[in-house]
Amino acid sequence: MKNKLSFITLLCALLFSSAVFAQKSEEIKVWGNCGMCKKVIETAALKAGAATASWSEETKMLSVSYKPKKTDAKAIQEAVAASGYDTQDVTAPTEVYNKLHGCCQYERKAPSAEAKDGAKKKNVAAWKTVTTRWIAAKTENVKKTRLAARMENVRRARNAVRNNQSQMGPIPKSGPSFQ
Ligand SMILES: [Cu+2]
Repeated sequence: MKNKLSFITLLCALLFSSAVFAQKSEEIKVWGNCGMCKKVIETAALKAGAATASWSEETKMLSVSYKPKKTDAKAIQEAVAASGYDTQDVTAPTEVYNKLHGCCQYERKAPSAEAKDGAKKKNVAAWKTVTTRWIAAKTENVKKTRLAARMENVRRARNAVRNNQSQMGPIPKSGPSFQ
């Protein structure tokens, strides 16, 4: 009887601890301003599958707990960002941020070095494309101009020959006779 009881106690303890360990907790930095932000951020996290979500206006940290089977930190951050709030790893779409209430338009997180690098590469690529196109257009123009000049020369030469012919009269069929 005693053995059976301790076995059940052990089983309960195991089940309880696995239930506890099955829940993961995480602290995620989320940019925001006020109580309104807090509500939106927490709602987004809960909708993304978090069991609990609490955002602090002072520390800007979002404490979440979730079952790893149900969701993960990435999905929670994506949901929060989709509602207009930058998180440590995900940046909110600008058009959603712009629609936030005036008092909620927090000072946005500085773009990461990675994003900056990406933007730089994009700029360089765009610049290269523009330059390549410009050079191609220039080359094409030069070709066209040269061709036009050549055509003009041919036209002038042909006209000159025609004018000479008309001044000299028709070329005789038989050559001049020398007596
Ligand atoms: Cu707010």
